[in-house]
Amino acid sequence: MQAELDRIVSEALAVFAQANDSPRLEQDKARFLGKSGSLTELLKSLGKLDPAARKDAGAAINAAKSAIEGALDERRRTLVDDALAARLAQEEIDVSLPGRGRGRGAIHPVTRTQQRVEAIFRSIGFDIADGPEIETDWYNFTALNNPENHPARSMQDTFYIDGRDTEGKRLLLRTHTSPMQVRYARMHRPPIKVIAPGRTYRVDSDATHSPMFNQVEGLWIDEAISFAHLKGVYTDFLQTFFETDQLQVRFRPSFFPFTEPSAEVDMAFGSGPLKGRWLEISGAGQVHPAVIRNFGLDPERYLGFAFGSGLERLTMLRYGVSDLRLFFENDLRFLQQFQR
Ligand code: 2U9
Repeated sequence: MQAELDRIVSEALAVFAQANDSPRLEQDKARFLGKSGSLTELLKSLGKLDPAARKDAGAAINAAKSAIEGALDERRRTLVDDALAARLAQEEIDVSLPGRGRGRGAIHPVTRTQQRVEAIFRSIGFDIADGPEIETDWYNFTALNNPENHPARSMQDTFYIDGRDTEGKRLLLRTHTSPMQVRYARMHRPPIKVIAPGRTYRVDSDATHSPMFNQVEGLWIDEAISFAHLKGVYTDFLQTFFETDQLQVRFRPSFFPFTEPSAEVDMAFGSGPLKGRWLEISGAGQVHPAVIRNFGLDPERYLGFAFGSGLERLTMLRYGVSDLRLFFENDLRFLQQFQR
């Protein structure tokens, strides 16, 4: 019996040592300790022995069983340790490698323009106003003297929002920053001197139009603010923005519902690649009396001017960019050129 047990134990030790993964090892275990394993068979045969011999044989079998179980546990631990070591070696991180770095962020060129425009107007006493991009019909169109049937109000030109505000009013994405000017004017007493920069939306998309673009509008209302002030302020703004006195400005008659008289503003550089070419840069005019009344003010007493410019347009002219869409593609090769 003891010789048989020794043989089984040494066979088990040899088999376990050969098992190279856990499933294999558990299968091998069954050959010795399983329901019909060799050791289990010996245990079953104990019943045929007389009591004295049975006691000795039982003790010997149990000793063999402990030896096999001990070897099994040790092999299990070894396999787990080996598997972990292999995984660690494979997933090794070389902490001595240099980092990938985090590119330094920078201000978007259009945002840079907005900041410049804000600084220039702040320096001559203008306040900066910021407000909702989702607006009501009244603030975006009606308050600005847009007739009910004006084409700008159509779904072909304006993005309307499904759903209404708490008073049941139809909502839209503002098509200019003018509604913010109206909100500001209704909250302040003259002199009203403010610019409203920000995102605006129109149904339009090509090399010079984007469905989302940035505008800056200015408004100066007081008792005696004339077209002459508009010409002075806007010309001075352009010269400061483009950092040159060699700049011509002209006002061409035009029409907007919210200004009367109205003008398109053109400018021409005195040097550089665009020298002498007239470029449209803005719209402007004396604020219409009906709009002044919508501020809650008496148009017989108060008057003033307003202008509106595209921030992308100002940026394109300042840096010589020819396609508006480049500003919205977030291609770092383009954007990095503006880092300073
Ligand atoms: C109020 C009253 C009047 C702002 C004005 C324009 C003319 C104009 C365009 C220029 C390029 C918009 O970005 S653009 O497409 N703007 O032509 N804007 S007068 O007039 C106002 C604004 C607010 C209360």
